[in-house]
Amino acid sequence: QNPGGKAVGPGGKELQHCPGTAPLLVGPLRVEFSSPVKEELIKKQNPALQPGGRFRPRDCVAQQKVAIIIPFRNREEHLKYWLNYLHPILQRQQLDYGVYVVNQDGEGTFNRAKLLNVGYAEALKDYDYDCFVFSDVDLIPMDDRNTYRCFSQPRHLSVAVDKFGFRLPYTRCFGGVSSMTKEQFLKINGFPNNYWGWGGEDDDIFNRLSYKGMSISRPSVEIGKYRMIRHNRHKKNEPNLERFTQITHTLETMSSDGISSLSYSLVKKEKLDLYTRIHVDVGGA
Ligand code: UDH
Ligand code: NGS
Repeated sequence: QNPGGKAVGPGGKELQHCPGTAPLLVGPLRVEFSSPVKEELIKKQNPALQPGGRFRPRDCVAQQKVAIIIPFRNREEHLKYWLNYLHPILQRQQLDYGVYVVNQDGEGTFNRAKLLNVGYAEALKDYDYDCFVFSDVDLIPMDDRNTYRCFSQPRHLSVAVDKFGFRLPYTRCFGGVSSMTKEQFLKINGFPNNYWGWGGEDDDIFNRLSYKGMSISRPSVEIGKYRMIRHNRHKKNEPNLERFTQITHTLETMSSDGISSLSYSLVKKEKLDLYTRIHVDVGGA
């Protein structure tokens, strides 16, 4: 792309927008976690990736600029499976995308939603992203028609996870993998920063969306199938005992607690071959 001018392709030809439905999609995918994958192999199999885990289609202008944000600590094996499966899918979906792994430094209690806020803020420092996909590291889509992009309403993508028998566990469920435009995200003041430990933060986000009059878009249960990498509860992510009380107060707290009040210290930002890794100190409760 030449700044100020039209986007041009390799032969100097003016590029058209990519089609609404990518022609490279194959549909249902085999997903399994029996043999660990080597990073070198993932790199070899994804030669079009740019430093920091960035990609844009060569032959057309992507419809959206998507930052994929993964909250993270100490799940290297899961991350390798995620990168191995997702990079080829995202490229077939013809997205202009970047992958951001937001690592909570230190041994404090995990804070998923705050890490997602940090990912949003840090990704925007790199590029003019207009869409944000928030994904747990242990969820792999089983169909590439489940596009990692944004819709006219906030989207919940992981609707049929194997661990719940391939169905939605409850109607107001918004956990796992979701997407929002920048506009949708700002309308709810981003995510809560004060859910320390496991649970409830996704329900708070759902509340925010519904208080702002938005509805949830979802793929069908056929296209929205996922496999979750089985694991035990991780240390320092014990159930948050305050979560039930907290989610009854979303309406009062959402305007003061969110992206507008986000504070953290950035420890390091590394552009690795397969993703951008953000090390952050999010403080403690
Ligand atoms: N995460 C980490 N490291 C942690 C905790 C969480 O990276 O130590 C991230 C990761 O992206 C993960 C997400 O936060 O996918 C959600 O956390 P989780 O996977 O612990 O939550 P989940 O609901 O599991 O998947 C809770 C423990 C279930 C124990 C069941 C035992 N059979
Ligand atoms: C709800 C939690 C959510 C969680 C969902 C699925 O009960 O945060 O279960 O959990 N809400 C509260 O606890 C208030 S799962 O079975 O995936 O571990 O996402």
